[in-house]
Amino acid sequence: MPLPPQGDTIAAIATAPGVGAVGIVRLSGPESYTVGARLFAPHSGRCVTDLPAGRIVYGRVTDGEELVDEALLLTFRTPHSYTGEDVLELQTHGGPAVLRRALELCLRHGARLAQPGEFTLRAYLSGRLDLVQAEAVLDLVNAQSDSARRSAALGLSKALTEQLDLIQSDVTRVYGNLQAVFDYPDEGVPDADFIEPLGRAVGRIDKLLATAKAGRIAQRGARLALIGKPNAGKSSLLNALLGYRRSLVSDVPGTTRDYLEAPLDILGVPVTAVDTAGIRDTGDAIEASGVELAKSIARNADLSLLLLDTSTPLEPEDLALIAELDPARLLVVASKTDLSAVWGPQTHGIATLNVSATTGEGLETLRQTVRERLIGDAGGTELWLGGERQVSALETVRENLLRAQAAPDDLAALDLEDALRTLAELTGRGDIAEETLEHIFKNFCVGK
Ligand SMILES: Nc1nc2c(ncn2[C@@H]2O[C@H](COP(=O)(O)OP(=O)(O)OP(=O)(O)O)[C@@H](O)[C@H]2O)c(=O)[nH]1
Ligand SMILES: [Mg+2]
Repeated sequence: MPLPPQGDTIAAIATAPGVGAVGIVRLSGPESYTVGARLFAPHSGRCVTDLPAGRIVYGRVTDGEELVDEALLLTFRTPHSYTGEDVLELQTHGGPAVLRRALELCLRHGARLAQPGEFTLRAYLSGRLDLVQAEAVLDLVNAQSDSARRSAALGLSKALTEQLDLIQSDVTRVYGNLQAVFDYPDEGVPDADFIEPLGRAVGRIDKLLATAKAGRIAQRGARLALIGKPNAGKSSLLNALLGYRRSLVSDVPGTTRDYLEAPLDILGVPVTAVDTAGIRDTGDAIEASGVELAKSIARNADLSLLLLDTSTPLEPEDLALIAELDPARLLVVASKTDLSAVWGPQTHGIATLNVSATTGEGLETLRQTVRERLIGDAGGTELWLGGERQVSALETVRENLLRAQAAPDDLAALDLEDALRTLAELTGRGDIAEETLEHIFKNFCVGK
């Protein structure tokens, strides 16, 4: 979809579809008040076009003689509005028929239906938000977990933009020094001035890039696989984490044959837990495909919990399975610790977490460890990069800076120019390709 035209007046329903106590229709653009005046009559008898900013006005939405609804009208005037334009928000009763009719009246009286994200696009184009903030708006609306919400709220508050500005100012300083060397070659510029800010900028970028995985998981959730031999206690652990019986448990090995998924909140991190079939060599064709599936689920998961039953001896297959899996995404769990153990963590030097699904022992530590392994240490502010665009831009800048550090001055200057251009694109302060804007805003909902 090409970028919509600017400067006209747009309208959309801003609240979610369905029935609610209140629904909102939003108007933005130079004709907002004129359009509003044609469909809304304030109880006071004043005309909408005469209303100042910052008012909440009670009145009637009408279609000619017909009463559509009683409503509140909120007034904003340029530049003090979300979009920076004249904005009206009509709060009607929140039923679909009322909202559809109110929107229809806006369109009939001169507004155009807004495209997805068009209000936020206008906020960006009018300079009210930079692009990183606009993306934070989208993340905030879509946040499914409190950690995602917190990170997006920080992004909206400019915390991320400020970090990018620090990087930009270091790069700009070095670039300026280089220009000075070109202009006054005899004066010379101390090396330290050159190297130090670039190293600092790369350090800041590395810190931000390290948050990208946490950001992705907070926004989209993580996949957590429960794997292990039959009877290891996988389904029991899933049920214990969930707090209700979701998965069938029995003392017959091979109870779980397919896999099953359950949404889980691990200390604020949204997780999809996947209970799998017990992994063993089996002649049963159906069970064998369950085992294959379990292995591939483990390979694709953000983290796998490998359960080892402490009440039965470890077998070579257990160690083989540990060796098969990526250690960065593996957490070995010693299960059934309420029973007497026949092996311990020292046995094969395997670091384990002790858990009993029956008594609940170790569950809290398990939750904390899973959270930490998925999104890092809980302490400090959680400001995460939001999305692929931000990650790939910062990776490009990082490469440019590393190359500049190693290059002769004239080539370094070119790399720094590239880095500055990419940084400007990232915040949206430079020349932005129309496709970039389309790509960002197409993911918004209509009315935002
Ligand atoms: N004492 C004790 N028994 C447990 C614990 N966890 C599971 N069990 C028992 O171990 C047996 C197997 O448990 P499941 O949860 O079905 O094991 P699973 O790994 O899902 O087994 P499959 O689906 O066959 O692969 C059941 O009899 C459970 O009651 C535990 O923490 N303590
Ligand atoms: Mg099971």
